[in-house]
Amino acid sequence: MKEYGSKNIRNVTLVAHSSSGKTILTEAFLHFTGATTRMGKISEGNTVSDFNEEEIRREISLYSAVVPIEYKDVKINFLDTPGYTDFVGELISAVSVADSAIVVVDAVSGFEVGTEIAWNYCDKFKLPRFLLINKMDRENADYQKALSSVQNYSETRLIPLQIPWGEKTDFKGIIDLITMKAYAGIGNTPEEIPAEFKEAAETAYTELVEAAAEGDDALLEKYLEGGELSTEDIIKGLSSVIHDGSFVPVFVAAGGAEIGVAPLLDAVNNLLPSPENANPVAAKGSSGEEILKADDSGPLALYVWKTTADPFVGKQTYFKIYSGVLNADMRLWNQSKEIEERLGGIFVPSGKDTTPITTLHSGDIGVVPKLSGTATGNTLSDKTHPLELPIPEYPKSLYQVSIEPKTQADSTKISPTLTRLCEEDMTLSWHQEHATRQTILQGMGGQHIDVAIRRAESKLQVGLLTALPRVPYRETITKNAEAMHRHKKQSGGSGQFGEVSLRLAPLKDGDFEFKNAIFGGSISSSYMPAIEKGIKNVMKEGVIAGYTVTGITVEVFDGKEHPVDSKPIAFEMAGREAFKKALKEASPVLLEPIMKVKIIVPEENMGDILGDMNTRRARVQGMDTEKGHSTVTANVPLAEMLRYTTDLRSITGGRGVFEMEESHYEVVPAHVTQSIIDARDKELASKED
Ligand SMILES: Nc1nc2c(ncn2[C@@H]2O[C@H](COP(=O)(O)OP(=O)(O)OP(=O)(O)O)[C@@H](O)[C@H]2O)c(=O)[nH]1
Ligand SMILES: [Mg+2]
Repeated sequence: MKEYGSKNIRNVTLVAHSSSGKTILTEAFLHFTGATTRMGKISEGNTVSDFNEEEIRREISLYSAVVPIEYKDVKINFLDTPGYTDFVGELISAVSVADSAIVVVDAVSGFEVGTEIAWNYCDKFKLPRFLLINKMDRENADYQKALSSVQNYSETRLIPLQIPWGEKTDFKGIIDLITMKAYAGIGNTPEEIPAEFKEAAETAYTELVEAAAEGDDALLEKYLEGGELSTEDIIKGLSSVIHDGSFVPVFVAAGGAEIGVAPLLDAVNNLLPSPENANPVAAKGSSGEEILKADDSGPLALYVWKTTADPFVGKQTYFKIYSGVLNADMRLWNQSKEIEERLGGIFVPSGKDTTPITTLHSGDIGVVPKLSGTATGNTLSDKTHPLELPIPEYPKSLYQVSIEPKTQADSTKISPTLTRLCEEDMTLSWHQEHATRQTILQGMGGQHIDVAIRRAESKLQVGLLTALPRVPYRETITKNAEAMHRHKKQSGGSGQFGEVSLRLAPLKDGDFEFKNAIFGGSISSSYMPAIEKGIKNVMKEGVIAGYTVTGITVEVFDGKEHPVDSKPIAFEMAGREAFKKALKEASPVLLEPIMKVKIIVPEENMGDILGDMNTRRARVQGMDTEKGHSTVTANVPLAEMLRYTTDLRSITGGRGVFEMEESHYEVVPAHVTQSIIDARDKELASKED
């Protein structure tokens, strides 16, 4: 592949609801520009961007893929993203490094949840964008309806730059309003606009010219004085209104039928910003903030936005050059990790293939193999000029599963495997939950976790089983109690003797307090640590359902010792048993974690959300509606929230989001306690089998 300077690069991410045709559109670009000899098909699993075996099996994109298209001396790095909500992390990574976006909408379905999510991320990253009404050849395709569905959602003005030449099976091509020509099929030959479209085209043209004029004062003046705007004038004006986000131009195509492909690529070249014209970014330098823009003469700064680790291919680090120029034999400084990395060549990725190249210019996207210490989110720069670029914010993953090994052999590989899986994915994480002694993996939803587990199995040869995580209940007492235990054992030689009397009281703020309240020396203080140890062992597994005991003050107030047979172990036993007895007397109860939950849904779902919250033992704390979105805050037991990710999606058709964090512990109501005890008994019984 040739070298491209910043001016001749475009970084364009394709974003949309799942199944709107992004991956196939990429195939059409590849085929049209001669990079491939035929179009891949989703059903045949042979597209350039969906090369991963799980993508092929599921017939959807799961990862963001880079597919460069060389067209008229410009290299367009298309970033094909997954539309399925669980993989929103991949969307965010792509949107964060792109300089512009094409939001693709299915001409039958119109605006969907995935469109909304993608649109909002484009807003968040201030990406200039195109709207593409795609799959215009489908039965029931309806351009006007699809367009209005988007305009209903967004306040940004949409201006058609094309109108469809027919619809459904009659979709022949597009009518381009900038050149006022018709383009049949793939669209590389202009022809006269058919008579029946002339009027519509002229009306749309006027609207377009007015929008373009708004982008440039000189143009506006010329236009208002009645002067004709040239094609160059229109492009200049439009670029400006597109870049500043005041207008979103609308295109039409049928990627699968290879209709409208060339005019769309021309528009990308002419109207979307090169990295030079993209929004500058602020990096952290050694002496404060530095504003970086794509410029070969600037300080070197590469942001790592994606890492893959395949046991056969090895580690691949994908980066975007925000500033400076990169050569294949450089040494780079990783400021985030404070290590030096030596490049073993630089490459241009296209799906799973990589092509070596000697130089990559500012703004370009590339990949390097075998950078052992560098991870996603790191910045690579020059050691003499260290820089750190900001990491985009990823949503907190709230879908948890507990992980068990499939076989004994898998058990030792769990932590390294989970660590590797999470390294590649900013929305996947794992930890050991001490309270329940479980290994927890958390992601964006069931599909996300499922893909990770399958990856562990097929790529890393580690079998993992998943289950609903246990709730970290706790046990505590509600009243004072006393108990005594004498531990006495006489077997042959030396015996064991220890007697402990203790008293329990609920402790409000804290887990555990131990007091020596012996007066008169009935037990020597040297035995106190042994008694405390005995008690603490019981606290790890309480008397109701085996959960950690908290909130107790223990006072040892009496006891007996024997001059020969008393020893620490005897007092440990006595302390343990006395404590157990006292616990049972102190009206123990179960405590459960209560989560502070914030749910944001479209206004029309508010009633359903509140109704559903009623079934979850929730206490609603507040409600608020603003701009069509309602926010509900509530305190809800964790036990009722374990699968809320999935439930909220089905209540709101995927439009709702929520966040939650632990707030405090509360006593479990009596009617719920019994089912927790039963579950625990069942679990213990199954372990004995
Ligand atoms: N009729 C018609 N079908 C199309 C067109 N483009 C894609 N399709 C079909 O629509 C389905 C989805 O296409 P994809 O390209 O995988 O959609 P996507 O947007 O990449 O979907 P995700 O990867 O899940 O986000 C496939 O079965 C395609 O064959 C088109 O222009 N016309
Ligand atoms: Mg796809």
